[in-house]
Amino acid sequence: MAPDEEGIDQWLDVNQFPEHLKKYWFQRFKIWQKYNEGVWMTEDAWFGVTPEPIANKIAVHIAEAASKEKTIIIDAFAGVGGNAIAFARSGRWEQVFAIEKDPKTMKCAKHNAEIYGVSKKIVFHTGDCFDIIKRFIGKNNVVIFGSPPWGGTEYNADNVFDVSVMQPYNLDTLYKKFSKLTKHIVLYLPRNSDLNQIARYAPEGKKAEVAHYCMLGASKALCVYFGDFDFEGGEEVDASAS
Ligand code: MGP
Repeated sequence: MAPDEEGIDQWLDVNQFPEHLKKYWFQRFKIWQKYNEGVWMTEDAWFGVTPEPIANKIAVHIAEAASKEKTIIIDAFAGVGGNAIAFARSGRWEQVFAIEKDPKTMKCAKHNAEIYGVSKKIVFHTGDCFDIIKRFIGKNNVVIFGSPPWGGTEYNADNVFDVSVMQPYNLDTLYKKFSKLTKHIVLYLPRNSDLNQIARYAPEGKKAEVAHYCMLGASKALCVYFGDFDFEGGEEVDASAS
């Protein structure tokens, strides 16, 4: 089904891609294996979505490392659905919530979840994630996953990315707002994020785990795991190899 709204795209030809997004044409099947089944995208989603093999790998890691009592996962910045779809497909969660502020982006997420056969396994909320997560306060079975905007594509202009100036929400804001609901928080951040800054948010006497997620041998991003995630040591992961 073709999108019927401006700002939602289903490009099937390289010539349809704006010049600044052309590199993503060549990555489209890495980003969505089912791209040709009619995936919908917004322009920003091309650089913001988590590529499918990485989303799947993150879903496996969270599923395995979270304690069994955790039965709800909230994708706080669901975008066009990459991570929420992977969480739903994992079958690990009693409930998967996908929160997205932008209605067009949310429309894409719902449509893409249908393509992947999991639209009924995800509860979608359009709105501000910091407001919506307040509904879950009091529940102790929640994990929050956040793949926030990084302030555009210039995050790798410097060798080390300063997470205190990340826009529109810096690490401090994300951590403080999410930790009012749960201390089990996974954040998907630039691969060059300042690990010293991140380490300051590890709970007293504990470490935060960080995993790099790679495709074709190169890190695309990292996830930081705050809270009780049980990993057998750190690892560097090549999602494309699995
Ligand atoms: P990229 O900027 O396309 O870099 O992002 P890449 O492919 O390594 O290209 P190179 O030319 O720098 O080598 C790589 C991945 O980072 C994307 O696939 C997204 O998963 C993630 N990503 C990039 N941005 C700008 C964002 C963002 O703003 N938010 C989130 N959550 N993820 C992003």
